[in-house]
This record gives sequence, structure tokens and C-alpha cells, in this order.
Amino acid sequence: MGGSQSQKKEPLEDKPWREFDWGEKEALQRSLENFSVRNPEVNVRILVAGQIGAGKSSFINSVNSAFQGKIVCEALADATAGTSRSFTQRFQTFRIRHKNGELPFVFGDIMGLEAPSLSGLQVDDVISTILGHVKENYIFKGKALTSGDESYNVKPSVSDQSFCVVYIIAADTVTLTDKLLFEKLKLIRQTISDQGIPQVIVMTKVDEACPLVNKDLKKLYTSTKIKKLVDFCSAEVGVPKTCIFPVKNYHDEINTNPDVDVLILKALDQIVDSAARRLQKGSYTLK
Ligand SMILES: Nc1nc2c(ncn2[C@@H]2O[C@H](COP(=O)(O)OP(=O)(O)OP(=O)(O)O)[C@@H](O)[C@H]2O)c(=O)[nH]1
Ligand SMILES: [Mg+2]
Repeated sequence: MGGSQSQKKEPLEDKPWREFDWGEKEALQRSLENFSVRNPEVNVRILVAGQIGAGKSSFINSVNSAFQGKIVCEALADATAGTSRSFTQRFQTFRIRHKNGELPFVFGDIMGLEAPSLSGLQVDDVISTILGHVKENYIFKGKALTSGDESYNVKPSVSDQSFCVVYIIAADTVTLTDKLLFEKLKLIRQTISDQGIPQVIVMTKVDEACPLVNKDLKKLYTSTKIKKLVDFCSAEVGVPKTCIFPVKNYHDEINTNPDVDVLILKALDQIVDSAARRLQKGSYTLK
């Protein structure tokens, strides 16, 4: 699918549209491995949200793979192309580990959002999850979780709350995405922005979106196509371009690669930095 169109010559920018240090992997890794929270009991929770099949679970696995130097498949990702049902059905959290132990970062993985307003995962459920009200292993239903439900965590701790929301958007399909999906993301944004909860876009599948990048990942920041897709994402979701990180997730590799790692770690560095700043202000409640 999409093969014949992608045969066309893709333009490249004369100069990179974003400065990026491809040799920064070790430094980023070291700095993230030395990250500590003031209260060692607290974990920095980060929630991934986005369309079905965008690469949410794969991004979590890619973060763990980059730290461990081997491919990790803890968050089950779907290998079936083009499904309309989210593979991830329950709310699960995944601790990020490096070779010698645990890091204080925990990713929350949820079901994918669908465009029609009343099907699949509801915006209310995403917001409840961000606020820490959804207990681990809750299976998302067609209707939103309410305070009377046994899976509803009435008094979430700081570690149950998410201090950064990462919208995962697939580069290869973003321009074909139903506008209603962006409306859902905007609704989430409006609700959580008041609480100062930072939001970052991780744009996955850059290898599928641009043949030049597929051949050589280092062309990412000179690819006109990827630049345009970042502009498009920023305009549709309302997230500044500086908070959009194009990445390639590990999906069919058997070994890690420093270029894939550095993109993933750079995105994580920004996510953790903004989450840590929000965490300093303490927990939050809506209403
Ligand atoms: N080529 C390529 N494939 C990717 C990338 N990221 C994810 N995939 C593939 O896309 C498919 C869906 O990935 P998942 O990680 O399961 O996506 P998800 O967002 O968790 O999906 P749901 O749980 O179903 O909502 C899988 O076949 C992945 O291998 C990427 O950066 N490049
Ligand atoms: Mg998933």
C-alpha cells in the first residue's frame, strides 16, 4: 500500500530545518539515567494517547530498548495491519529500565482513540486516566468509567497522575486522519492545559512517510516531507512545533541502532524535563 506514490522524488531542504546532534545519544542516556525526583517514592508518570495503531505501545517499547541496548517487547504491539479495533484494550503501566536497574519513569499505555465521538475510547476516560482515577488493568468499555465503579481510584497519589501527555501521531497517515480525531485531541488539550499539564507530540513511522528517511534516518531533519508533516500536526493539534518529535519506533528490528535511539531519547528528554517541571508544582484535581 502506498508504494507507487512513494516512488516520486522527495525534495530535501538545503539546510536542516532543525538542528539535531546525532552524536548525543550517550550524553542523553547518561543524563536521563542520572535523573532523580526530589521524593524518591514518586515516579514520573507519562501517558501516551492517540489513534489506533499509531505506535503508542511500540514507542514505550522503543524507549526501553534504547536504554537496554536490546529490543524489548513488553507492551504488546499489534502486527496486524489496518485494524479498526485497538490492540491495547486495558490500561497498563510500564516502568522504564536501563541495563542496571529501574528509572523513575513509568509510561501509561491506553487503548487507541477512534474518530467517531461515541465509539471506542472516550475522551472522559483519557482524562480520568491522566488524573490517576483509572486503576491498572481496567479494560476500557464503550462507556466512560464513573466514580462508582470498582476500577475507579477515588484518591490518586502523585505517582498515579500523569505529568506529561504524549500524543502519538503516525506520520504516514496523519494527513488522512479524520478531523474528528483531532477534535478529540483538542478536547483533551483544553481540559488538561488549565492544569498546566505539558503535552508533547511524538510523530512515529517517519520511515513509512518518507522513502528517503526509510533509507537513511539521518535525512529526517532535511526531509521536506517530514517538515511539512510536523507543520501539519502543529496546526491541527495546536501543539508548538518545538514540542513535536519525529521518531522511528523499533518495529521489525532484532538489534538496536544508535540513530533510532538518539531520536527516541531526545523525545524522552523533553518529555521528562517538562513532566519534572510540572511535578514540582504537585498533584492536581480538575473541577
Ligand atoms: N514502520 C514503522 N512501523 C511502526 C512504527 N511504530 C509502530 N509501528 C508498527 O505499527 C503497528 C501498530 O503499532 P502499536 O504500537 O501496536 O500501535 P498502538 O498505538 O499501540 O495501537 P493500539 O494499541 O491498537 O491502539 C505495529 O505493527 C508496529 O510494529 C514505526 O515507527 N515505523
Ligand atoms: Mg497499543
